[in-house]
Amino acid sequence: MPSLPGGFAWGVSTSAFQIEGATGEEGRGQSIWDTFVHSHEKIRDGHTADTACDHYHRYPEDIALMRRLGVDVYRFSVSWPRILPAGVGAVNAAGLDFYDRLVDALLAAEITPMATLFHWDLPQALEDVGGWLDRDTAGRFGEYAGVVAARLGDRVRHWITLNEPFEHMALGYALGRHAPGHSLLLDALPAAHHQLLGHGLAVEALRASGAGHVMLTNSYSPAVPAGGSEEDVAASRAYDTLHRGMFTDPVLLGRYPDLAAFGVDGDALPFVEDGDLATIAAPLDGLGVNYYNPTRLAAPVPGSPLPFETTEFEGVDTTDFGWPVLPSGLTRTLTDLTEDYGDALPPLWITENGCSYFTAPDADGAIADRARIDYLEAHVRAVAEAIDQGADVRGYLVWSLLDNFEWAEGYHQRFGLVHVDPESRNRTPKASFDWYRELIAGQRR
Ligand code: IFM
Repeated sequence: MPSLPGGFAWGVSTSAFQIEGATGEEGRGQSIWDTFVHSHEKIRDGHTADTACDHYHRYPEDIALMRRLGVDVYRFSVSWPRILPAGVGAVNAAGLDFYDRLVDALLAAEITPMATLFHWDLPQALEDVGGWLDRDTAGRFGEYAGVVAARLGDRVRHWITLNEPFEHMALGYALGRHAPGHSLLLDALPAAHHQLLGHGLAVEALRASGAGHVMLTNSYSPAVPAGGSEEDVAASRAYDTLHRGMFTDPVLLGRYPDLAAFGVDGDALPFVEDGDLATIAAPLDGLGVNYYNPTRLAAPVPGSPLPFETTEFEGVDTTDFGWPVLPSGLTRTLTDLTEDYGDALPPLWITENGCSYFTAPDADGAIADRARIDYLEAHVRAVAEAIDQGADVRGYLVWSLLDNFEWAEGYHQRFGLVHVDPESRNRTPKASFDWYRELIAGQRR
């Protein structure tokens, strides 16, 4: 394994709704995911996150696991409805107390906390008045950021405003596969802009509280044309514009990309008001990169509302989620960002990378998840390769510490370095946990 630069940070990543449980405890409000899980038949086998990994009660055990792993950084998310049960107004003191305890316990274990403010669990009360389709939600998000920063900002230095705004817009507002379950196709675009505006307002609130290191995390999935035809290449460009440009250009360059392929004038979006782009483009200290796989694109089928069609890679290994294993896509993601955004690009952090494999415990209870080790090893090498090619990458965080609630897939997809028994919630480190521990220790020698 190549050595990464001195000071490179190693970590693990989780999110509140996927691990905390305790959804009805200590004053937490309802989130759109609670509603979605309980009122739609869209979660595989009707799984819920009511208890999830019970991290809300078992966080000391999880921090002990991280300490054993030797990570520098733990990325978690704060549950907005746990802090502001109605999304706005009265603060739930018990919610803030929970994150206060978590942060103190992390610091005592010499682990740097990295707090994400929004990982998809919008308070239901805000969805009831329009959610991210409503411009006011951006302002509410800024206020919530201020509340959290006022309590934790003396100890939390690393902040992430949003997690994967593309996925939240696409799966939640365009395709209806995630909460809040809208199927608006391109009419979902205001949900992109209002999240980004919320990001900018949150940056302002964090800076006002003296926050030192602020990022936004996007998912990146380099676009690969299915063939050499002009149509496939155009489809691939259109996907890149929607997935990468729409969520990176405004943040780093202060403008939306050319959206002509979608029949939309990117310079005259009706929901963009004067001053919004300046707010969105507030300087950042880093850009979070979540990478799992590239996307293969072909020309759209006739009548498609989108200018591309996603297609399967041929002859490529896949994870148990069916996602292609192509580590070179991570190198390309990092080097393309470096080349395409030049001086506007802040340092990069891999805030998520990982894979879903179901490896059952053997007769002795050991979990020999060799496929996960191979995946992670190849992706760490891909990061090293990108650094060699000039990318400024400061950290790598595995998704995820624990097997957890994988949204519409419930507990069927398992991304954890640690197995969590779905009944007892007992934790068992997998072989990949030991591999990662040794990797981190080796990099420090
Ligand atoms: O579990 C998710 C996470 O919430 C966001 N990024 C992708 C992960 C795997 O699907």
